[in-house]
Amino acid sequence: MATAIAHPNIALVKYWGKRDVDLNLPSTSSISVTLDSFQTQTTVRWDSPRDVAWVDGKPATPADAKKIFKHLDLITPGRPTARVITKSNFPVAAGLASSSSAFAALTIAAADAAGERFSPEELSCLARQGSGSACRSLWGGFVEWRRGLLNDGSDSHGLHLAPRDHWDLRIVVAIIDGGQKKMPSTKGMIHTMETSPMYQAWTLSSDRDVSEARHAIMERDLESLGQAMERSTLKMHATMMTADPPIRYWKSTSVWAMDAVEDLRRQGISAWWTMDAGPNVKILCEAEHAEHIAQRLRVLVDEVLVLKIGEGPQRVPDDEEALARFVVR
Ligand code: 2P0
Repeated sequence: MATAIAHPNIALVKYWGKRDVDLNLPSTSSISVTLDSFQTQTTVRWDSPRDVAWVDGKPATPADAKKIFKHLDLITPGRPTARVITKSNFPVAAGLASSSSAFAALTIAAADAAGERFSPEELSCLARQGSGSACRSLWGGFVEWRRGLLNDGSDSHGLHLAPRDHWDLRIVVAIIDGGQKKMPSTKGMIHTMETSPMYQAWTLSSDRDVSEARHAIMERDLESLGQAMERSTLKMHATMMTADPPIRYWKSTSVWAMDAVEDLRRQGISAWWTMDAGPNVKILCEAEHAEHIAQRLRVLVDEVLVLKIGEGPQRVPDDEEALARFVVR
């Protein structure tokens, strides 16, 4: 029985496409930053007469329950029936990387509950099989996920590049739409791989963005990091938009937010935008500029948050009182 907290991560250089769909092995390496404040807390207990899961206070949908218990089977083959209670404090499935914190927290809680001792890299490989981006949430600060070469995926896991106190950046999040995304990432990736004429160009050109971003992080060079991030973002979205039929996550307000960031840049503020599988825009900037950027975006977007860089996952004691509300007899 164990409880773990993990934070979502935002890709600076993107993962979009798989060289192995079943094992979630990516076609490209990627780099992320872990977020502070947003988190998923998950408890796994072997004290239920049947498998039950609650997500954000409600019974899990059959599709979510299937994914959760398949993941427990992977971590602990032959396990007892389980009770899983998970809660995120931010909009899920809106391109805010909720599956990254969800599967990182579930992996750690399940391994701890089973008394299994895995290295962080082994946990990262397990989390990856739940959701690719989750393998980067095993660390705080800056993380690289190497594509890897092996067919079994054992070399495709997160690598810690730098802790959060390496660089005092902020991520300004403009929540343009907190609702469910219109196409889940896995489905969107497979559709892109199968139909976009841009897909091969994307996979062939991504390594340059990864090495530039890695170098920029080590040197604390925001301009180079921002350029690599925007380039990676645009190339990824170009593959989605040229899929057939196209997938377009952008909304008009997303483009307005990007324009606003570029206007600020012309005024001398080093700020850089990115978008994932949803319309929300995230802006990477120095701590001293974050509030000014947030104010500018609040003119058109109701919900704008300023987040710090987060730490890695934490093991926490079970909250017995809270858990008592989620018992099955
Ligand atoms: C990323 N995204 O690198 C990219 C950028 C969205 C856009 O990883 O199929 O939920 O479970 O491995 O990790 C979202 O995809 O997909 C994602 P699966 P995941 O963060």
